[in-house]
Amino acid sequence: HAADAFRTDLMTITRFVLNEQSKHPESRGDFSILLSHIVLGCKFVCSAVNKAGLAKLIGLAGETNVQGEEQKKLDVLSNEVFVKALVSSGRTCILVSEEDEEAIMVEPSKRGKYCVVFDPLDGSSNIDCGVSIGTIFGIYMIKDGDEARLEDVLQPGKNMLAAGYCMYGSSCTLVLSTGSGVNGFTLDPSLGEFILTHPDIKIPKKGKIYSVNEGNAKNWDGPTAKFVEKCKFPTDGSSAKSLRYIGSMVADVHRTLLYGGIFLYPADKKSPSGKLRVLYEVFPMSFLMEQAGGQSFTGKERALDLVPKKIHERSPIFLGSYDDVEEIKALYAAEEKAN
Ligand code: P6P
Repeated sequence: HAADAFRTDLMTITRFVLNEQSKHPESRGDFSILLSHIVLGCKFVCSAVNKAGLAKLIGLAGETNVQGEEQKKLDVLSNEVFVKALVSSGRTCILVSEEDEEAIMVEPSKRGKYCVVFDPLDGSSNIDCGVSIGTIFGIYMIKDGDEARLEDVLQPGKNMLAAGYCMYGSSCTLVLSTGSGVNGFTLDPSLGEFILTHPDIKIPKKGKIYSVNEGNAKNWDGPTAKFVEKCKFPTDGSSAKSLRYIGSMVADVHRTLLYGGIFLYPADKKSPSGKLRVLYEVFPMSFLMEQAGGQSFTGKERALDLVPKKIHERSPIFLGSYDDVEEIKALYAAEEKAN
């Protein structure tokens, strides 16, 4: 009834992060300050995405990004917003963005001890048709307190302190893990605050959904082809899985996290390392999946064990419900043994 509409124990993301911080008495609040700047960036992009259709922000900016893709205006805007917010936080020293070919070394006067890797607006090919898109980010601590080096952002994903994404869809949802579970927050535009709406998210141990671009089927390797075949024609009497594929990683992963199932972007003959980027797509989503009780596999190893050599490196990825990923791991292991 009406009283519920005005709950008074509002847990905002700011309060939540400060509560987390109080568990680390040694921390001086730097992490909370960094996160508050990431949250600010998400609020701005949410507002810009919602106005995009009206403000004619849609359409090509005419430039192309390092991926050779047409940069849409929202891409450029989102990237600038996050870079400025992160630099002005005074808590970062290296930034890696999907939109910038080189890593950004923050000027010494504004340097802090964190490195942030991010895709400011992933799924941007979906902007014009209103499909959910999102920001994905991961946070490392610099390895040697004094000198910021490129090696600080070429650490395995298991060294991340935090990871998250913000999905700009029917509502603006920020999902975050700082290493002790996963929590989801929904933006209340009337307050301008992210409110805790999905406390302690746990992914179902097994799901009924598989999520892959079936259009690439002719290029798949054996284990992936066998796994998808089993999803469609189960041999153990179980019912076939449903296929759900949005083509926007944040939306496909968010559904997988909440409903269970498996998301796959395999390697194939066309792209032998798959399509998704290690630092700011594979690692953050793998971090969240493990924190929520799921797992994430590259076809060869645990995704978070990967050690990237280049900042825009790609990797195949199979992530989601623990039991579903176990199945595809077994198929790759069987192929390994047969070879
Ligand atoms: P495909 C969007 O461009 C993206 O980077 C991810 O968000 C998404 O999961 C993937 O590419 C979709 O790729 O080849 O299926 O269109």
